[in-house]
Amino acid sequence: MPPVDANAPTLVTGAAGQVGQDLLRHLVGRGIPVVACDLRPEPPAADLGHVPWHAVDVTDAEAVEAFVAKVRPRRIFHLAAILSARGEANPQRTYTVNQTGTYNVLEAARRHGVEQVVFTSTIAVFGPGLPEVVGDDVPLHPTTMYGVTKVAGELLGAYYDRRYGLDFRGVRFPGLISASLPGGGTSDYALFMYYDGIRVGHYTAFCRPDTKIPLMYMPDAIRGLVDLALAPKERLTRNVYNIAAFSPRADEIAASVRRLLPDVRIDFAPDPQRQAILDSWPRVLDDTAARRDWGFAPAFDLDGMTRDLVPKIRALVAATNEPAAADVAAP
Ligand code: VAH
Repeated sequence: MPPVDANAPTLVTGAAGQVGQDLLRHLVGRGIPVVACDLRPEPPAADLGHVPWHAVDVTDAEAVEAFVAKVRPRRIFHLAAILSARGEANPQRTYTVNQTGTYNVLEAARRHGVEQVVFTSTIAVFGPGLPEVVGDDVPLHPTTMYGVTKVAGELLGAYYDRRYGLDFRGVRFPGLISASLPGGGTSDYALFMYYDGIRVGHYTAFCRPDTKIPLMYMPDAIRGLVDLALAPKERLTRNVYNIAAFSPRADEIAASVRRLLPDVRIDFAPDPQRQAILDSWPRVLDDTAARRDWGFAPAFDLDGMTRDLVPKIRALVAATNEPAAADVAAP
């Protein structure tokens, strides 16, 4: 199979998800030709309508292979996945989407001359018994099917890199916050303090006030993902990198929301299953390697994010009629 053209498009799987929509806007803004696919037949946001959009099920190996053969992308951002809390409601489906889906994408990439696959991993690859600050090479003992499949995806991608010369790179994202609704993540309590705070004036978080995990504002996450994809290969010392921004306690996020929106009421009613997942994740990530190798540097701290995010959430709430957090959080 000859290598694909240098001007070949970038393909984004799972493009309708939490990361996909912002990634597409970012790539289009940088003038990078992009093709999107998702289970959903149509883009969820009207401004994505001009991006070529295809309905593809990543669990269907033949469909993935035929699609990659047709598009001939140079690079694939493989985002399609079921998140941690929703994943626990159906571990079998989560295995198929996250694990078989990643295998199908890697195989199609290998067979059709794709140069690079960029993978979105997560702090959910870690499990209980962690040190206070968690580096890249701390042992991976995830407790969720989502985490298990992300560990396996990291390893599988590194195998394809070594075995077949497929340039495989990935970041371990912290919990991500943006003005778009996620789909059943365990880190979603942070976003819903803003979303339900603005939408209905109050939010009851499913975690303890002292819950502390690494979080990141979406613009930093997108910039990090794309900067890693574009970094010279010779500067990289590993396939997958921790990246970090800030690690507030849940009650510190609530305080940041209330500094801008003093009337919002936030209280806490921990859900044992989701609290156990949160307690198994890192409190603080060490991302020294990402900073050293390819210059990762987040721009937003917690209050900076709050100031930027609140007007955007107001616009989102005005434009949609999404159900409140209790209805969308899973399982
Ligand atoms: C989840 N948002 O909650 C994801 C994330 C930090 C975890 O990967 O499942």
